[in-house]
Amino acid sequence: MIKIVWVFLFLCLAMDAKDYTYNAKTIKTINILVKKHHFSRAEANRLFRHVKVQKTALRAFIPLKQQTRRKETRTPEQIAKAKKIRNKYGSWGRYARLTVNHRRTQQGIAFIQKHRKVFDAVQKQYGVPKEYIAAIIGIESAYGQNVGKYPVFDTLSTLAFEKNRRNKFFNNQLIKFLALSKTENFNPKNVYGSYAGAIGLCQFMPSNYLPYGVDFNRDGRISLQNPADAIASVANYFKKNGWRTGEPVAIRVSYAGTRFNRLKTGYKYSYHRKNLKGISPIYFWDYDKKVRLIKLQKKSYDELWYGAKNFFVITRYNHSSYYAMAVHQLAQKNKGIPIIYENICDYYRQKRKRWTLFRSH
Ligand SMILES: [Ca+2]
Repeated sequence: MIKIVWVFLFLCLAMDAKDYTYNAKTIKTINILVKKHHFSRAEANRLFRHVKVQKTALRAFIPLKQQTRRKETRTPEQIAKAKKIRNKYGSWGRYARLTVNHRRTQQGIAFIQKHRKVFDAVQKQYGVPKEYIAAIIGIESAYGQNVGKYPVFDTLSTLAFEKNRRNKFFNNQLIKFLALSKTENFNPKNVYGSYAGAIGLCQFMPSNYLPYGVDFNRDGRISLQNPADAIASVANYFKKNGWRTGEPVAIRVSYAGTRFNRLKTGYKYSYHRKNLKGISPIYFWDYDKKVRLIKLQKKSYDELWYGAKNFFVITRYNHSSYYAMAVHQLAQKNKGIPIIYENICDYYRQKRKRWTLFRSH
């Protein structure tokens, strides 16, 4: 009986696994691994003979149109609740609820406290405030509590060889990942990460490992599962992408009206402040370089912010204005400083039906 169970289990696993050694793209990849990254052909073939195809991960990179319709599994109550939240908060409100919430703030303060010595040393060496590093780690992996459950080798192989819109990118990541397994001496089949193959507390893609990874605890290897290495690696990433020590990141600004459509917003467009008539910071801001206009859509009005160069640096980690703003706001909260404007805004929102606060003056 036990034998039958084992055979059954083996068959289940086998059905799940795919042999890629006959795949033309895989053969090319194997050739690169053999020529450039010290793999023997037998060893590389062994790896690709049993790849567990990661269908959920693949789904994220196939255009919606090509996906087979997903079955609705939510109850009518759950659907109604999701709709209510969608209508109640606006796109920024929904995003912020997931990224800059009370729980994440409390955990962030505790995380900084727990690793204070490392944070102090890293901040001194790289010039990046500890709260911003912690905010990145908070958003990326809930301070290390969620570094991902996808097997990285299988995930990157699936995304490299099963048709999707980013095959080339993932094939490159796969090669980098396997090259790393040689230089850093780990078994590629034992590493777990995100559905896109990102690794560790800071969720680096394999291609970021060598250029930005730091062995801060000096144990001879860069381990992004290790808090000290991960903290220093985030700081190093920021520094190498142009972080300016001591400069601000962003400030809330006022403008006339409730929706802002006058100029292009987002991290890609920068303006001289003298050309932004009628838009001004809500308190003194010591920064005279070019700024980005960052629009946060809420249900009944748009919040507008100036983003400085350091704001742009955060978008190098993840190319999204909302992401960088969430990092900024979480960092502010991680400092333990109450956000004054939030209190003022809430006060006026209660006083007035229509949002007219901070009109230009
Ligand atoms: Ca290390």
